[in-house]
Amino acid sequence: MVNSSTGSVFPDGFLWGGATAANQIEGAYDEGRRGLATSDFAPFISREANRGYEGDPLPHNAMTREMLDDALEHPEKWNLPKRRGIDFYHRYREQLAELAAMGFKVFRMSISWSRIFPNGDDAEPNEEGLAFYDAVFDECHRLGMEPLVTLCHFDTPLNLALKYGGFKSRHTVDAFERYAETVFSRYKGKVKYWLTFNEINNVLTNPFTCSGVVLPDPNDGTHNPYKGDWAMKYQVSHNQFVASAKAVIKCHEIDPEAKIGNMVCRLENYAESPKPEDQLQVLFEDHFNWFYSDVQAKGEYPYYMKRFFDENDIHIEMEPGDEETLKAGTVDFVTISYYMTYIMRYKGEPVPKPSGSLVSAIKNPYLEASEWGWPIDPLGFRITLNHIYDRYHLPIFISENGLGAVDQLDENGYVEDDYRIDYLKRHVEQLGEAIKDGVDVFGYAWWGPIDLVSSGTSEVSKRYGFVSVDLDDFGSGTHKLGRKKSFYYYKKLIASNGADLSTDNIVIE
Ligand code: BGP
Repeated sequence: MVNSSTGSVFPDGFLWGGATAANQIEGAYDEGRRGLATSDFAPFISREANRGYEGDPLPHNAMTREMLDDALEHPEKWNLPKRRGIDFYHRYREQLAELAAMGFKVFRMSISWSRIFPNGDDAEPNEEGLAFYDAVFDECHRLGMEPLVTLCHFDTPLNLALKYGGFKSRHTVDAFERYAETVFSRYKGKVKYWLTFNEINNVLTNPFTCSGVVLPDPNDGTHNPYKGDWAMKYQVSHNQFVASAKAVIKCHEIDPEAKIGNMVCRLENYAESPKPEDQLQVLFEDHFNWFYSDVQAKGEYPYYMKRFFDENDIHIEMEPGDEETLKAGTVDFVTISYYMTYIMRYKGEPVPKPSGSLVSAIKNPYLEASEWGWPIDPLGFRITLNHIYDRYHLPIFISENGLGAVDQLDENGYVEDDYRIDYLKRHVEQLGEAIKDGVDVFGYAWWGPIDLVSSGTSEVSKRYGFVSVDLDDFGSGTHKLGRKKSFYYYKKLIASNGADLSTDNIVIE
């Protein structure tokens, strides 16, 4: 309920802040003895043409084996922005200082696995990589921000993908466990909050670019994000569940003070009509939505997957001890990215495969959409939070929520981004409502509080930040930082612990 002295519904100590990922900010892909990662091959996809290399049409977020091989041999032919990021590797001090200037309490970031183990499975960790994150965590603490760290955010070491097919192989599970153990021991006491895999459920739709890192192969359909060998994708998911659970167990052993959570891309579905069949479709789609967090939070495969696996001839290969590992490695808290909601229409199949489309095929006439077609649904945020809490009764952290837009920046990197302020205000309002409903939420991280490279399209011009970075999609620019109008709004919001959401008293300093 409302705190009488602060007027806020948000609990004291609520973790306001923002979220990033190593592959989208660090750059310096070949410095500090870092090994190549899958993300180093994600091509720039312009929104105008949705075309990549030399005019070839490129489906959103897809990558073919031929493209990967070509980019390995001729990287100069490609625009690969994730190799550059926003140069956080060299400029983290000034960039973190800007976030701290908004009053951030939490900074979500990820560790680049190939900075610690260049090949993913080397005999010894890379001290230069370890030292870099020591410096970043120290700086966060100096600035009063708690680091919340994802172990693997879409950037698995390339060597593991090429040699082992990523998480198709248990070798990658073992390598992940060792990596996790290494960083838990090194950063014990410095990092209180960990996450295992970013958006673990996206392996179904983007098996290469997401952390499953199954190589795109035209023969099994994995080059196409909407088709594919489902049996293989679910086996990869199983291996990732085991890897995640092993990391949870290690984390608890090594640092009993630390907490570790999961992270799923939360897709709330609405039925297109009151027709019971459409409602049934919502139930089916929700199964694929819940499956990942159910295993990670409850420690076992949910009942509803059995029929799907049976009818689709999917047999998960489990090793002895896997079920016990899943049970022992349940997460301490659950986290989501929340961007949009979906509309479901009955497809005429009793147990359909997940549609997996990132943007719903059916438009919701009641919602506006972003410039990238992502429906904006603040009320859906409250609904989804209630659903999650009802299911798990675990504390929730918002790992991502935000608006990518084309900003017309002036020479100081300033823009009157009222659209971003409006998005933030309406989502925080509904977050407050969910907390009043009784949902236990302990933090909110805006995605991309500083402009960064987009995950899906590798654009920098899809800007999410409150802080702008003078950079374009081709790596030109001074890296100069600017403060957008939303910078001052979020600062005011944080200072009031979410009590002051008004947009008419924003002080531009
Ligand atoms: C999530 C990812 C992030 C992030 C965000 C926005 O799926 O976890 O890494 O980038 O989406 O997506 P995009 O960058 O494609 O706009």
